[in-house]
Amino acid sequence: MKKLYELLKEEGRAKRGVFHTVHGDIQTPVFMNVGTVAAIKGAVSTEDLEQIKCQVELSNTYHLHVRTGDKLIKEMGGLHKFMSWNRPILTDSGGFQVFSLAGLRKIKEEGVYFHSHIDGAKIFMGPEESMQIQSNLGSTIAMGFDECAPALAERPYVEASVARTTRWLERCKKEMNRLNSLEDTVNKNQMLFGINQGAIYADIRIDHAKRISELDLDGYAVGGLAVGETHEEMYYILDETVPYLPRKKPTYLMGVGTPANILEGVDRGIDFFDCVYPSRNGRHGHVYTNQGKINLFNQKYEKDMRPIEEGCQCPACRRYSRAYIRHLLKAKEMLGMRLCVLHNLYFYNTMMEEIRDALDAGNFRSYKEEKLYNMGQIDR
Ligand code: PRF
Ligand code: ZN
Repeated sequence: MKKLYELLKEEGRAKRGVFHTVHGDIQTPVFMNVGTVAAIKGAVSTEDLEQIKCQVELSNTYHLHVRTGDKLIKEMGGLHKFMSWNRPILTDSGGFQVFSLAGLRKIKEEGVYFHSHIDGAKIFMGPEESMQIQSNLGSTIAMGFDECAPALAERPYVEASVARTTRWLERCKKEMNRLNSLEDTVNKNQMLFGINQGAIYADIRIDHAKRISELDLDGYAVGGLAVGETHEEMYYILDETVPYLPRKKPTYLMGVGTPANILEGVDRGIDFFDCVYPSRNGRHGHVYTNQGKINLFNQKYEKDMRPIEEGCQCPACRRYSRAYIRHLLKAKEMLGMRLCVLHNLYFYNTMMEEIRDALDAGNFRSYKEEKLYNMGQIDR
Protein backbone atom coordinates (compact mmCIF):
# COMPACT_ATOMS: atom_id res chain seq x y z
CA MET A 1 0.00 0.00 0.00
CA LYS A 2 1.14 3.51 -0.79
CA LYS A 3 2.33 5.44 2.26
CA LEU A 4 -0.12 8.11 3.37
CA TYR A 5 2.57 10.46 4.64
CA GLU A 6 5.87 11.06 2.89
CA LEU A 7 8.62 12.88 4.67
CA LEU A 8 10.20 14.92 1.87
CA LYS A 9 12.79 16.96 3.71
CA GLU A 10 14.08 17.62 7.24
CA GLU A 11 15.92 20.49 8.89
CA GLY A 12 16.68 19.81 12.53
CA ARG A 13 13.34 18.56 13.80
CA ALA A 14 11.36 20.55 11.23
CA LYS A 15 9.56 18.38 8.67
CA ARG A 16 8.45 19.04 5.10
CA GLY A 17 5.97 16.41 3.97
CA VAL A 18 3.02 15.45 1.83
CA PHE A 19 -0.06 13.67 3.16
CA HIS A 20 -2.06 11.71 0.57
CA THR A 21 -5.84 11.61 1.15
CA VAL A 22 -8.87 10.56 -0.90
CA HIS A 23 -9.69 14.28 -1.20
CA GLY A 24 -6.26 15.22 -2.54
CA ASP A 25 -2.73 15.78 -1.25
CA ILE A 26 -1.92 18.04 1.68
CA GLN A 27 1.47 19.73 1.49
CA THR A 28 2.88 20.19 4.99
CA PRO A 29 3.50 22.21 7.09
CA VAL A 30 -0.08 23.40 6.59
CA PHE A 31 -2.51 25.78 8.24
CA MET A 32 -6.13 24.56 8.34
CA ASN A 33 -8.75 27.25 7.90
CA VAL A 34 -11.35 27.12 10.66
CA GLY A 35 -15.00 26.85 9.61
CA THR A 36 -16.53 25.73 12.89
CA VAL A 37 -20.11 25.37 11.61
CA ALA A 38 -19.01 24.52 8.05
CA ALA A 39 -18.57 28.22 7.32
CA ILE A 40 -15.53 30.46 7.76
CA LYS A 41 -16.83 33.35 9.86
CA GLY A 42 -16.78 36.65 7.95
CA ALA A 43 -18.88 35.57 4.95
CA VAL A 44 -16.06 33.60 3.33
CA SER A 45 -17.25 31.10 0.70
CA THR A 46 -15.60 27.87 -0.38
CA GLU A 47 -14.84 29.62 -3.68
CA ASP A 48 -12.96 32.24 -1.63
CA LEU A 49 -11.08 29.44 0.14
CA GLU A 50 -9.77 28.26 -3.21
CA GLN A 51 -8.62 31.82 -3.99
CA ILE A 52 -6.73 32.19 -0.74
CA LYS A 53 -4.74 28.95 -1.03
CA CYS A 54 -6.61 27.00 1.65
CA GLN A 55 -5.65 23.31 1.55
CA VAL A 56 -7.74 21.96 4.43
CA GLU A 57 -10.99 23.16 5.96
CA LEU A 58 -11.74 22.37 9.61
CA SER A 59 -15.21 21.86 11.05
CA ASN A 60 -16.56 20.84 14.44
CA THR A 61 -18.44 17.68 15.35
CA TYR A 62 -20.20 19.28 18.30
CA HIS A 63 -21.49 22.36 16.45
CA LEU A 64 -22.78 20.44 13.44
CA HIS A 65 -24.38 17.85 15.72
CA VAL A 66 -26.37 20.40 17.75
CA ARG A 67 -27.41 22.55 14.79
CA THR A 68 -28.64 21.15 11.48
CA GLY A 69 -27.44 17.74 12.56
CA ASP A 70 -24.99 15.21 11.18
CA LYS A 71 -27.80 12.84 10.09
CA LEU A 72 -29.24 15.47 7.77
CA ILE A 73 -25.76 16.24 6.41
CA LYS A 74 -25.21 12.53 5.73
CA GLU A 75 -28.55 12.44 3.91
CA MET A 76 -27.36 15.38 1.80
CA GLY A 77 -24.31 13.34 0.77
CA GLY A 78 -21.84 14.33 3.50
CA LEU A 79 -20.10 17.54 4.47
CA HIS A 80 -17.99 17.87 1.30
CA LYS A 81 -21.04 17.84 -0.93
CA PHE A 82 -23.18 19.84 1.51
CA MET A 83 -20.77 22.79 1.70
CA SER A 84 -19.39 22.31 -1.83
CA TRP A 85 -15.75 21.79 -0.88
CA ASN A 86 -13.96 18.88 -2.49
CA ARG A 87 -10.56 19.21 -0.82
CA PRO A 88 -9.64 17.71 2.56
CA ILE A 89 -11.76 18.43 5.66
CA LEU A 90 -10.68 17.69 9.22
CA THR A 91 -13.35 17.44 11.91
CA ASP A 92 -12.55 18.00 15.56
CA SER A 93 -14.06 15.37 17.81
CA GLY A 94 -16.30 17.52 19.98
CA GLY A 95 -14.47 16.85 23.23
CA PHE A 96 -12.80 20.23 23.39
CA GLN A 97 -15.93 22.14 22.32
CA VAL A 98 -18.05 20.34 24.91
CA PHE A 99 -15.56 21.41 27.56
CA SER A 100 -15.33 25.01 26.40
CA LEU A 101 -18.95 25.71 25.39
CA ALA A 102 -21.45 23.47 27.09
CA GLY A 103 -22.76 24.49 30.48
CA LEU A 104 -23.21 21.84 33.15
CA ARG A 105 -21.42 18.65 32.22
CA LYS A 106 -20.51 15.35 33.81
CA ILE A 107 -17.52 13.34 32.69
CA LYS A 108 -17.95 9.58 33.13
CA GLU A 109 -16.05 6.56 31.86
CA GLU A 110 -18.62 6.13 29.07
CA GLY A 111 -18.41 9.76 27.90
CA VAL A 112 -19.70 13.24 28.68
CA TYR A 113 -23.22 14.34 29.64
CA PHE A 114 -23.90 18.00 28.91
CA HIS A 115 -26.42 20.57 27.73
CA SER A 116 -26.52 22.07 24.23
CA HIS A 117 -25.38 25.73 24.14
CA ILE A 118 -28.14 26.37 21.56
CA ASP A 119 -31.29 25.17 23.33
CA GLY A 120 -30.15 23.58 26.56
CA ALA A 121 -31.16 20.07 25.40
CA LYS A 122 -29.52 17.15 27.24
CA ILE A 123 -26.86 15.43 25.14
CA PHE A 124 -24.52 12.50 25.69
CA MET A 125 -21.31 12.18 23.71
CA GLY A 126 -18.74 9.45 24.10
CA PRO A 127 -16.07 8.07 21.78
CA GLU A 128 -18.58 6.00 19.76
CA GLU A 129 -21.02 8.91 19.32
CA SER A 130 -18.19 11.23 18.25
CA MET A 131 -17.01 8.71 15.65
CA GLN A 132 -20.57 8.16 14.41
CA ILE A 133 -21.11 11.90 13.96
CA GLN A 134 -17.76 12.34 12.19
CA SER A 135 -18.56 9.34 10.01
CA ASN A 136 -21.93 10.88 9.08
CA LEU A 137 -20.11 14.08 8.14
CA GLY A 138 -17.66 12.01 6.08
CA SER A 139 -14.66 14.22 6.83
CA THR A 140 -11.25 13.27 5.45
CA ILE A 141 -9.69 13.15 8.92
CA ALA A 142 -11.58 12.48 12.16
CA MET A 143 -10.10 13.32 15.56
CA GLY A 144 -10.18 11.03 18.58
CA PHE A 145 -12.53 11.93 21.43
CA ASP A 146 -10.43 13.42 24.23
CA GLU A 147 -10.63 15.45 27.38
CA CYS A 148 -8.63 18.68 27.28
CA ALA A 149 -7.81 19.12 30.98
CA PRO A 150 -7.43 22.71 32.19
CA ALA A 151 -3.84 24.01 31.94
CA LEU A 152 -3.64 24.43 35.70
CA ALA A 153 -5.18 21.05 36.59
CA GLU A 154 -3.54 19.16 39.46
CA ARG A 155 -1.38 16.16 38.64
CA PRO A 156 -3.73 13.43 39.99
CA TYR A 157 -6.60 14.84 37.94
CA VAL A 158 -4.46 14.96 34.78
CA GLU A 159 -3.23 11.38 35.31
CA ALA A 160 -6.77 10.03 35.59
CA SER A 161 -8.00 12.15 32.68
CA VAL A 162 -5.19 11.08 30.34
CA ALA A 163 -5.71 7.39 31.20
CA ARG A 164 -9.39 7.78 30.31
CA THR A 165 -8.52 9.62 27.08
CA THR A 166 -6.33 6.62 26.15
CA ARG A 167 -9.21 4.19 26.76
CA TRP A 168 -11.50 6.49 24.76
CA LEU A 169 -9.03 6.47 21.86
CA GLU A 170 -8.99 2.66 21.79
CA ARG A 171 -12.80 2.74 21.56
CA CYS A 172 -12.61 5.39 18.80
CA LYS A 173 -10.31 3.20 16.72
CA LYS A 174 -12.59 0.18 17.08
CA GLU A 175 -15.71 2.19 16.22
CA MET A 176 -14.07 3.87 13.23
CA ASN A 177 -13.01 0.49 11.82
CA ARG A 178 -16.58 -0.73 12.20
CA LEU A 179 -18.11 2.39 10.60
CA ASN A 180 -15.66 2.42 7.68
CA SER A 181 -16.73 -1.11 6.76
CA LEU A 182 -20.49 -0.36 6.64
CA GLU A 183 -22.31 -0.31 3.32
CA ASP A 184 -23.68 3.26 3.41
CA THR A 185 -20.70 5.06 4.98
CA VAL A 186 -20.03 8.47 3.37
CA ASN A 187 -16.22 8.14 3.38
CA LYS A 188 -15.02 4.56 3.84
CA ASN A 189 -11.43 5.84 3.87
CA GLN A 190 -11.94 8.17 6.82
CA MET A 191 -8.72 8.52 8.79
CA LEU A 192 -8.27 8.83 12.55
CA PHE A 193 -5.78 11.00 14.44
CA GLY A 194 -5.09 10.40 18.14
CA ILE A 195 -4.66 13.32 20.55
CA ASN A 196 -1.88 13.59 23.11
CA GLN A 197 -2.80 15.19 26.45
CA GLY A 198 -1.11 15.67 29.81
CA ALA A 199 -1.26 19.40 30.54
CA ILE A 200 2.27 20.66 31.28
CA TYR A 201 3.56 17.45 32.90
CA ALA A 202 6.26 16.29 30.49
CA ASP A 203 6.45 12.73 31.88
CA ILE A 204 2.67 12.20 31.56
CA ARG A 205 2.82 13.60 28.01
CA ILE A 206 5.69 11.26 27.06
CA ASP A 207 4.01 8.15 28.52
CA HIS A 208 0.80 9.05 26.73
CA ALA A 209 2.61 9.73 23.43
CA LYS A 210 4.22 6.27 23.61
CA ARG A 211 0.91 4.59 24.42
CA ILE A 212 -1.09 6.16 21.61
CA SER A 213 1.73 5.69 19.08
CA GLU A 214 1.28 1.93 19.55
CA LEU A 215 -2.29 2.22 18.24
CA ASP A 216 -0.82 2.86 14.78
CA LEU A 217 -3.25 5.62 13.79
CA ASP A 218 -3.02 7.80 10.66
CA GLY A 219 -1.63 10.82 12.52
CA TYR A 220 -1.20 12.37 15.94
CA ALA A 221 -2.15 15.67 17.52
CA VAL A 222 -0.84 17.52 20.53
CA GLY A 223 -3.90 18.85 22.33
CA GLY A 224 -4.31 20.62 25.63
CA LEU A 225 -1.92 23.45 24.76
CA ALA A 226 -2.63 27.16 24.22
CA VAL A 227 -5.18 26.89 27.02
CA GLY A 228 -3.61 29.33 29.47
CA GLU A 229 -0.01 28.19 29.90
CA THR A 230 2.86 30.47 28.79
CA HIS A 231 4.43 30.23 25.33
CA GLU A 232 7.64 28.99 26.96
CA GLU A 233 5.73 26.16 28.68
CA MET A 234 4.09 25.25 25.37
CA TYR A 235 7.46 25.13 23.56
CA TYR A 236 8.96 23.08 26.40
CA ILE A 237 6.13 20.52 26.17
CA LEU A 238 6.61 20.31 22.38
CA ASP A 239 10.37 19.85 22.82
CA GLU A 240 9.74 16.98 25.24
CA THR A 241 6.75 15.29 23.60
CA VAL A 242 6.97 15.48 19.80
CA PRO A 243 10.05 13.18 19.67
CA TYR A 244 7.83 10.37 21.06
CA LEU A 245 5.22 10.69 18.31
CA PRO A 246 5.83 8.80 15.02
CA ARG A 247 8.06 10.98 12.86
CA LYS A 248 6.77 9.35 9.67
CA LYS A 249 3.20 10.39 10.37
CA PRO A 250 1.67 13.87 10.44
CA THR A 251 1.68 15.77 13.73
CA TYR A 252 -0.93 18.40 14.50
CA LEU A 253 -0.75 21.17 17.11
CA MET A 254 -4.38 21.90 17.92
CA GLY A 255 -5.67 25.46 18.11
CA VAL A 256 -2.28 27.15 17.60
CA GLY A 257 -1.66 30.00 17.06
CA THR A 258 0.14 33.26 16.26
CA PRO A 259 2.55 33.37 13.30
CA ALA A 260 5.43 33.14 15.82
CA ASN A 261 3.84 30.09 17.54
CA ILE A 262 3.55 28.40 14.13
CA LEU A 263 7.19 29.06 13.23
CA GLU A 264 8.26 27.65 16.61
CA GLY A 265 5.90 24.68 16.15
CA VAL A 266 7.32 23.84 12.72
CA ASP A 267 10.82 24.02 14.23
CA ARG A 268 9.71 21.38 16.74
CA GLY A 269 8.33 18.95 14.12
CA ILE A 270 4.68 20.01 13.72
CA ASP A 271 2.93 19.50 10.33
CA PHE A 272 -0.65 20.75 10.90
CA PHE A 273 -1.98 23.86 12.63
CA ASP A 274 -5.37 25.51 13.02
CA CYS A 275 -6.45 28.67 14.79
CA VAL A 276 -9.30 31.16 14.88
CA TYR A 277 -6.92 34.14 15.18
CA PRO A 278 -6.79 35.17 11.49
CA SER A 279 -10.57 35.11 11.11
CA ARG A 280 -11.35 36.49 14.57
CA ASN A 281 -8.76 39.28 14.29
CA GLY A 282 -9.95 40.08 10.78
CA ARG A 283 -13.51 40.54 11.99
CA HIS A 284 -12.17 43.17 14.40
CA GLY A 285 -10.14 45.00 11.76
CA HIS A 286 -6.82 43.61 13.01
CA VAL A 287 -4.75 42.57 10.02
CA TYR A 288 -1.37 40.86 9.68
CA THR A 289 1.56 42.37 7.81
CA ASN A 290 5.18 41.31 7.58
CA GLN A 291 5.91 44.16 9.99
CA GLY A 292 3.43 42.90 12.57
CA LYS A 293 -0.30 43.25 13.15
CA ILE A 294 -2.06 46.58 12.54
CA ASN A 295 -5.48 47.87 13.61
CA LEU A 296 -7.33 49.38 10.67
CA PHE A 297 -9.64 51.29 13.01
CA ASN A 298 -6.64 53.46 13.88
CA GLN A 299 -7.08 57.02 12.62
CA LYS A 300 -3.64 57.04 11.00
CA TYR A 301 -5.04 54.85 8.19
CA GLU A 302 -7.82 57.32 7.37
CA LYS A 303 -6.09 58.62 4.21
CA ASP A 304 -3.75 55.66 3.64
CA MET A 305 -4.26 54.62 0.02
CA ARG A 306 -1.76 51.74 0.23
CA PRO A 307 -3.02 48.15 0.36
CA ILE A 308 -2.88 46.36 3.74
CA GLU A 309 0.39 44.77 2.58
CA GLU A 310 2.36 46.02 -0.42
CA GLY A 311 2.70 43.18 -2.95
CA CYS A 312 0.10 40.92 -1.28
CA GLN A 313 -1.91 39.05 -3.92
CA CYS A 314 -5.03 38.52 -1.79
CA PRO A 315 -8.46 39.68 -3.01
CA ALA A 316 -8.36 42.64 -0.57
CA CYS A 317 -4.88 43.94 -1.37
CA ARG A 318 -5.12 43.48 -5.13
CA ARG A 319 -7.89 46.04 -5.29
CA TYR A 320 -8.58 48.01 -2.11
CA SER A 321 -6.79 50.51 0.14
CA ARG A 322 -6.41 50.66 3.91
CA ALA A 323 -8.43 53.90 3.83
CA TYR A 324 -11.38 52.27 2.04
CA ILE A 325 -11.38 49.13 4.21
CA ARG A 326 -11.19 51.35 7.32
CA HIS A 327 -14.23 53.25 6.03
CA LEU A 328 -16.13 49.97 5.51
CA LEU A 329 -15.25 48.80 9.01
CA LYS A 330 -16.32 52.11 10.57
CA ALA A 331 -19.60 51.97 8.61
CA LYS A 332 -20.09 48.39 9.88
CA GLU A 333 -20.35 47.14 6.30
CA MET A 334 -19.89 43.37 6.12
CA LEU A 335 -17.47 43.79 3.21
CA GLY A 336 -14.96 45.44 5.56
CA MET A 337 -14.78 42.36 7.79
CA ARG A 338 -14.77 40.03 4.84
CA LEU A 339 -11.80 41.72 3.18
CA CYS A 340 -9.83 41.68 6.45
CA VAL A 341 -10.56 37.98 7.01
CA LEU A 342 -9.59 37.12 3.43
CA HIS A 343 -6.32 39.01 3.80
CA ASN A 344 -5.49 37.37 7.14
CA LEU A 345 -6.18 33.83 5.94
CA TYR A 346 -4.16 34.53 2.79
CA PHE A 347 -1.36 35.84 5.01
CA TYR A 348 -1.35 32.60 7.06
CA ASN A 349 -1.61 30.32 4.03
CA THR A 350 1.16 32.26 2.26
CA MET A 351 3.40 32.06 5.32
CA MET A 352 2.94 28.26 5.29
CA GLU A 353 3.89 28.22 1.60
CA GLU A 354 7.02 30.25 2.40
CA ILE A 355 7.84 27.83 5.24
CA ARG A 356 7.53 24.87 2.83
CA ASP A 357 9.70 26.64 0.24
CA ALA A 358 12.31 27.44 2.89
CA LEU A 359 12.35 23.79 4.04
CA ASP A 360 12.67 22.64 0.42
CA ALA A 361 15.63 25.00 -0.02
CA GLY A 362 17.18 24.00 3.31
CA ASN A 363 17.03 27.50 4.79
CA PHE A 364 14.08 27.30 7.17
CA ARG A 365 16.13 28.45 10.16
CA SER A 366 17.20 31.69 8.52
CA TYR A 367 13.69 32.23 7.12
CA LYS A 368 12.25 31.83 10.61
CA GLU A 369 14.71 34.27 12.21
CA GLU A 370 14.09 36.83 9.48
CA LYS A 371 10.30 36.52 9.70
CA LEU A 372 10.27 36.81 13.50
CA TYR A 373 12.62 39.78 13.38
CA ASN A 374 10.54 41.60 10.77
CA MET A 375 7.32 41.00 12.67
CA GLY A 376 8.95 42.59 15.69
CA GLN A 377 9.01 39.39 17.71
CA ILE A 378 12.73 39.31 18.51
CA ASP A 379 15.57 41.80 18.82
CA ARG A 380 18.61 41.49 16.65
N1 PRF B 1 -8.60 18.75 22.01
C1 PRF B 1 -9.45 18.80 20.94
N2 PRF B 1 -9.56 19.91 20.17
C2 PRF B 1 -8.81 20.99 20.49
C3 PRF B 1 -7.91 20.99 21.58
C4 PRF B 1 -7.80 19.81 22.39
O1 PRF B 1 -7.04 19.72 23.36
C5 PRF B 1 -7.33 22.27 21.62
C6 PRF B 1 -6.34 22.78 22.58
N3 PRF B 1 -5.61 23.88 22.11
C7 PRF B 1 -7.88 22.99 20.53
N4 PRF B 1 -8.77 22.20 19.88
N5 PRF B 1 -10.18 17.74 20.63
ZN1 ZN C 1 -3.68 41.04 1.37
